[in-house]
Amino acid sequence: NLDIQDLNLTRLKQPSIHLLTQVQPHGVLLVLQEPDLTVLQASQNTATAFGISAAQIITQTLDSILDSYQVDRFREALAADNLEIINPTKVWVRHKNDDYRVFDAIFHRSADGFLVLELEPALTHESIPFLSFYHLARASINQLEATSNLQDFCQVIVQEVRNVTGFDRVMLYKFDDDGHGEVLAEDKLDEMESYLGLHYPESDIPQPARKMFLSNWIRVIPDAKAEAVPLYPAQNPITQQPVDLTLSILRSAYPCHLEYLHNMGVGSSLTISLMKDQQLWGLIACHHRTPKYIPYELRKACEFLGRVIFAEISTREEEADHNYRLKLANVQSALIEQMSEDENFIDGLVQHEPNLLDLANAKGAAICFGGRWTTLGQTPSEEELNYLAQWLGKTVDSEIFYTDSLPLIYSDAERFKDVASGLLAIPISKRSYVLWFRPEVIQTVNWGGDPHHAYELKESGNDLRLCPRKSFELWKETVRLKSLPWKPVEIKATLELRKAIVNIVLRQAEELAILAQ
Ligand code: BLA
Repeated sequence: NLDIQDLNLTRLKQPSIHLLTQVQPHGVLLVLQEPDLTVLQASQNTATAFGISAAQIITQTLDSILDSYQVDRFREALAADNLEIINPTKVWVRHKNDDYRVFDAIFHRSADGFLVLELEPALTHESIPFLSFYHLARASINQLEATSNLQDFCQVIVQEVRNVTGFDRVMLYKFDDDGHGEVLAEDKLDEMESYLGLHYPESDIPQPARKMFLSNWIRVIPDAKAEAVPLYPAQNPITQQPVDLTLSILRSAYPCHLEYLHNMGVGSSLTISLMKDQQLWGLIACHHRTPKYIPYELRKACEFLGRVIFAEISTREEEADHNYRLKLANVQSALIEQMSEDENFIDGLVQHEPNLLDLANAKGAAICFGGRWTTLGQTPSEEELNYLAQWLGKTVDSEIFYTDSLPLIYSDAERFKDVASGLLAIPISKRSYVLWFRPEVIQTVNWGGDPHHAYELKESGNDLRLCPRKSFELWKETVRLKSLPWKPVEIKATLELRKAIVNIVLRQAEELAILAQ
């Protein structure tokens, strides 16, 4: 299985996704030169949309297709750098045989400095006016406030997004620390199979795609089967390079992803990014089995849900963390007090309530000090502990070491996996340690398709092509030799305990030295 992150997509004779020079055919994309708004490049569907070919439009100004009065208004707003007030503008474009078509005109400036105008068919009868937007926000906020836990909260979000958009399936997808993701909440048509709780490998959404979500919060593919239209000319005539379409809404999707959607039975999709601390926390993924157009206003409403209301998820996550952190802080101060009151600091850690185990939610703990072991709860035997301490001495030279899969890096640990598949260790001095243990927890991870065959590399002609898996059927993986992971708050609490122990040990050593004088 090759590593998709290392794989330079250009090596596969496919350009980077943000530099694709094709657009989705439902709208028209024009690259313009400011200030006169001369068309530099146009998508080759202008003939169908306006009855003028792309070759005829380039080198003319926008006035050749749109009402000059509107174009002047655009010029003013652009000169004042005020895109917000013109996005979106309804424009009436005269078609060849004297009928008019209504489009939503949406402008942005590309990362490489060009003005891009995208014209999307305005679905006047379906577009959501401010009122629905308001209802959406009010209903969601009321319901969201009523939920007490994160799970219910996510559930309300997916239901609300589905209510206003009418997608067949809406999922809330969260990325894990290792990059793969899990469906946390889902709302869907009854007859569709459920993806709730399924995990998906990291390669399904490669890093370049994730990177684009950082600047472009929303992604629509209204018709996954529609044939992309090239820009004319493909390269920007000024830079002789493809224009950066990261912020474009019409940019055609990467072929591999379209195949992915097709294999999943998805006809159209809308994806909203969920950000936390400037990082992609997760996505709201909407699927429809048939093509579906989502007008600008509705996209903005969804983006609003993603941005503003998601902030609440972060707060709730932090609250849960905060309560646990407070609890650990209490345990920590109790331990420190006990250590300084008892004659021997070790007694302070193991003889009372709370004890060492409570500081890291561990099932076992062991302290090695002055060549002797003191244990608490379920631990490996003393002989096994000695070998483990030797191994730690050789491998660890930091203030803390932790793993939730000790047997994978220290094979002898397989023998005592039932007590110590997870290890958290703080070295106090060269041969002194405090260790916490957690038992193996056998977990079943449900994957949407076999993650070991998430994709394959196929030859087509002289080129290599990436192909997504065909089957997304439930694939159960049994994860062994792993404990529950150590939480950042637990790691922090044990590090602080380390500081306290080092101080107390130093002080007691000094007192002994004075006594000996
Ligand atoms: C994009 N892949 C995506 C996106 C999602 C997924 C949500 C972003 C949506 C979008 O850009 O439209 C994956 N969709 C999922 C998952 C679920 C879902 C996991 O509904 C779970 C239920 N994909 C592959 C392989 C490649 C690949 C092998 O499987 C190889 C390069 C690429 N995925 C890929 C690319 C994009 C993508 C390039 C960005 C598409 C684009 O914006 O052009």
